[in-house]
Amino acid sequence: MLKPKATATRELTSLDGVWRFAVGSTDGEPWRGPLDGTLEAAVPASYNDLFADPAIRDHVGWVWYQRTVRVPRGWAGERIFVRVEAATHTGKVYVDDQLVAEHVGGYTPFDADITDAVTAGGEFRLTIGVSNELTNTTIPPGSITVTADGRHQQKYLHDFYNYAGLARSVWLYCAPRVRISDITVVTDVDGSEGIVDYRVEATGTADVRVRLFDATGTEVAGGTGANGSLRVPEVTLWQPGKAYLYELVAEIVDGETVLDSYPLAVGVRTIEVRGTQFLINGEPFYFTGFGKHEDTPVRGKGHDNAFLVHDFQLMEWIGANSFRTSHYPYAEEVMDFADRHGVVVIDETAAVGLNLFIEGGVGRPDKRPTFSPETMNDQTREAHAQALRELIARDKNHPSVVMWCVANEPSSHEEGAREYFEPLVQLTRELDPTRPVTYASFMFVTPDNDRIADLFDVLGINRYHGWYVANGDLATAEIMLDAELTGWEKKYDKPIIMMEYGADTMPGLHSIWDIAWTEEYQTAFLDMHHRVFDRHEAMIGEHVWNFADFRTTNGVHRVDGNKKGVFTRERHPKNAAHALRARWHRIGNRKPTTPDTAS
Ligand code: GCB
Repeated sequence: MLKPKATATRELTSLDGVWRFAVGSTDGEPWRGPLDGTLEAAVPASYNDLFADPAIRDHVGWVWYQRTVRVPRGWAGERIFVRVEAATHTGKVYVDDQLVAEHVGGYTPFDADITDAVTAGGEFRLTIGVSNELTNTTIPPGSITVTADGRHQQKYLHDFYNYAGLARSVWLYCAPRVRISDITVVTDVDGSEGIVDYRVEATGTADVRVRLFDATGTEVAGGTGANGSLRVPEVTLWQPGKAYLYELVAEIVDGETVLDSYPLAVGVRTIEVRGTQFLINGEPFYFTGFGKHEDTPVRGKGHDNAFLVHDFQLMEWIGANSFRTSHYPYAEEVMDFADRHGVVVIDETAAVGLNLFIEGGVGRPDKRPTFSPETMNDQTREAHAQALRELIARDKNHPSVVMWCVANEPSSHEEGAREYFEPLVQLTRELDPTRPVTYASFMFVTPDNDRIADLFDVLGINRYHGWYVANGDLATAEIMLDAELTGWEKKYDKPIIMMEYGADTMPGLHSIWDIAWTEEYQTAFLDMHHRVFDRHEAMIGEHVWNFADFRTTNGVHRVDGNKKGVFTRERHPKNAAHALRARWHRIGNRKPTTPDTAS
């Protein structure tokens, strides 16, 4: 799926700004006409924290955004679209009173083709409905209950707050009738030459031409036809920490006339899992960094370019070479930024909470099986498959993306887990045969009871030794962690990445003892983990949970949100940030060959 861009043949205009806003009725009454009331909401932003009204923050169901849009008069004869980058979790787009698109899945974009509903130069009323409801057939899953006094309440199985709304940009754009509808590139290296295999899809039959330019704008390769393989002499590779991007310009031509043109950034690099190593460009790579969230004050999950730049600056400052898009696909601006700055990404679907065994990260066993016709069933799996299709369609061309993460903490030790996951892993491989596939396993899953680990290339594990177990007892935690890693290493000859390890920490709280919540404890907790990681051959990386503190849902036991951030929600460093900074700058992209004793 191509991101809307202004090119020689395409135009786009941003619809971001302040929109009229209204909360829908809980009985799902469809909206019609201009919105009542005086509320207005910022786009992009989650709506929940914009207002000072609990009825809006806790609302379950539809909300409505509305604005007037004028179609540029030069767009006559073009196809005209509205692109919604994220409507969390279900979106409906109306032109005046006509429904033109509907989409389920809150973190991937969709288009509404509105050509036949508007006129160039004319105005229309654009209304976007967004529902935040999660059920057992959505990804992520959830359930809605009705309280004794008749209120609808949304329950879900992850700890981060269920922010909703139009959290990313909305665009109006035009493209030619015969146009490029998709491009796929796969890169390889042959000696000093780079290989760029490309496939260009078009709406209708078309003559395709492609040209590849280096960063100075010099044409280095070219070809004709919808599929082909370009060879780049003396290629400059896209490297972690040293990004280099070529530009592939795909065109649909009619003789000398260019009918459509679309430029795509291309990084040439290879990825391979060999034994217990993860290789980027043939070199063993050790992941350092974080599980993150899209989460900032007031905006909720709303994309913000200032936080985008600042977060990446902080990651560079601390020496992180990578992050995971826990627990959903992030805004496309984030992926583009990672491409441009050589930051490695593990790209995750929104399949968080396929687990009735735990709820919201706190051990509270649910008696029902996770995988059953009444709980996570065939429809859930189909929604999950669709989430994978949309993630890979959107992000397949990003050189920064080196691995797909199919789910976070599924109940992979329960009956039905294998039947649920096997087809999804197969689908992921069909959709992208080039990238390794992983999942993040939860702490009560062991090498003996897990039913799915062998399906994956890399074992991603989330563990909280020293926090949810052996809290305040790092000596015991160290023994447990060591034994756990040994167990996974012995059973599977696969690379292991610690996808989550972290301790809640209240900035300003100090102690000379191992007291949970203090800044010293967070540092000692991380040090202990690093000591253990460095002893294990199969470890290929460490992603601390979390980059920054983040807002959590009501009903999980947290003090003002999840405080496992190495930075506060305002992005101030806790003490542990300095220790991490020292270690990560010391080790760079390579696994320490002897324990990194300075930590
Ligand atoms: C986990 C989850 C993550 C939670 C974290 C915690 O295992 O994957 O979403 O935030 O634990 O802090 O409990």
